[in-house]
Amino acid sequence: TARGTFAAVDLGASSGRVMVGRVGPDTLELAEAHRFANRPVRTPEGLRWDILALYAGVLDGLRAAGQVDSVGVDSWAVDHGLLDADGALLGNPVHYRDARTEGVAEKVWATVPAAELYAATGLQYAPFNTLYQLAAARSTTQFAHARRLLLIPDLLTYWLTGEQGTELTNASTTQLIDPRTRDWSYDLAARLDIDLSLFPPLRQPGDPAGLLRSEVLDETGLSGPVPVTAVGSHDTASAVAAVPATGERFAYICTGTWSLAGLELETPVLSEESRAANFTNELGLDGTVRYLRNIMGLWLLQECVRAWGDPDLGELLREAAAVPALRSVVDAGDASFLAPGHMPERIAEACRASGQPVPGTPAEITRCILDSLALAHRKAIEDAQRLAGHSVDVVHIVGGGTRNELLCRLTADACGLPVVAGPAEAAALGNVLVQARAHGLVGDRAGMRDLVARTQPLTRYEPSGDTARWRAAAERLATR
Ligand code: ADP
Ligand code: LRH
Repeated sequence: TARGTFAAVDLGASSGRVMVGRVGPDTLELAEAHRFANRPVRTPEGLRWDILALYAGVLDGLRAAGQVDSVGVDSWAVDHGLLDADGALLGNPVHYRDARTEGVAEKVWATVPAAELYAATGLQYAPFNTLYQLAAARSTTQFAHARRLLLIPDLLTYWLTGEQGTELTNASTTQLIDPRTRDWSYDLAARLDIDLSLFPPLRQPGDPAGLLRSEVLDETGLSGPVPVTAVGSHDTASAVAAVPATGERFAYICTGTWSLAGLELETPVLSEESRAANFTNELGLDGTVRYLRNIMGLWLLQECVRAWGDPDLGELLREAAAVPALRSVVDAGDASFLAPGHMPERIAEACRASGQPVPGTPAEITRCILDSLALAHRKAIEDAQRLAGHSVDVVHIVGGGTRNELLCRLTADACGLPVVAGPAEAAALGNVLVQARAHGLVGDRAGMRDLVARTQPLTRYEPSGDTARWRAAAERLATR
């Protein structure tokens, strides 16, 4: 029977990895070839991604992966590199948590009001949407020299193959794509004086994206030709593709640095109510819409753990499980938590300012974060069902947060729905599956999900039945 081996390059905001997936009719095995830290760097100009370290990690990973049938690249969204007329990278890509977009949205809205932007693109407001980053960059010397813009996975693909393209799922996070036509929003770009020729032509997940360059083959020890296949290059698109749902009535939460909580839909929801609730319509595989809300996610915990000098996470979570539930909660959707630094103090301050008990110990702060995330998960899934008119009877959690049992259990309790947790490496699996599909090894989206459900270890959490308590906490948070 036909089998294939695929390398998935999956770059998250906290770590990058190269995973090797083996796919057959009843097989889906994933092994980690290489994992490396993704450490942003604060330069005098601001917060930057260390793109060369990431590319070096990708090459190390491909060498460790060994011979494969194809390679796919996905990463976090919105960020990009600018290339000059010779195709050389102009500077280090700016981190989406950099402060350069502060106050920029208001200026953009003076030209195109926020409501019109939403009606045209369906994208939630986030200060870091590529559109606002471009508005912030426009007056710089670097931008004056830019002839090309490549989103992070497209930039790495270019370095691997020498070929340029703009993969659609990730392009949908720029706020320059119309989710109905799944093409550029030409009118919007014209009104905002954004030159769409900066972007190379769109690619769809599954499209060929070139062959590894001979220098890359030399450096990695692979024998050519090795094709690179476009995948859902937005990590969240890849993760949603690997949600092991068996029916249609499911919600998902992709948990990692962020929690992305919502639904898979056939058509976008562009209502004013949806905009007010800050739901986004990003694109997924096969023209699907990822209707979801960004929640601050485990970033809140990552930043605290960093401030506390990296204590053992398992022990911290065990202690947090013993702290009484729902003593104090913060709004985990609040963009004020976006910037790095002083997170324990910022969380304590948010509790103090809202007249709640102030968590003091790391265990108490961790408990506050996890209760707050569970509440935000509940609210997002409730709101999404109402706004989209699509009800669910199960919540799938995928991503690194599935390793946090307390978070999964609290989410089941808060939502009052069963939670199915796993796989933890959903983005890498979705990346592998799209390559396997392009190579004719798996069927449609349902077939891909079915294969994940049949082969990957999953954990089910039943809700405790204590929903009244969570409802009350949600109401308290909403009326503060
Ligand atoms: P990203 O792709 O955004 O970098 P991941 O999906 O890799 O994020 O998830 C990283 C998060 O997963 C960490 O911040 C951490 O909170 C959580 N995590 C990872 N391993 C464990 C573990 N063993 N126990 C509990 N949580 C874990
Ligand atoms: C998660 C993610 C998310 C985006 C954010 C910038 O890694 O791609 O979907 O909103 O990073």
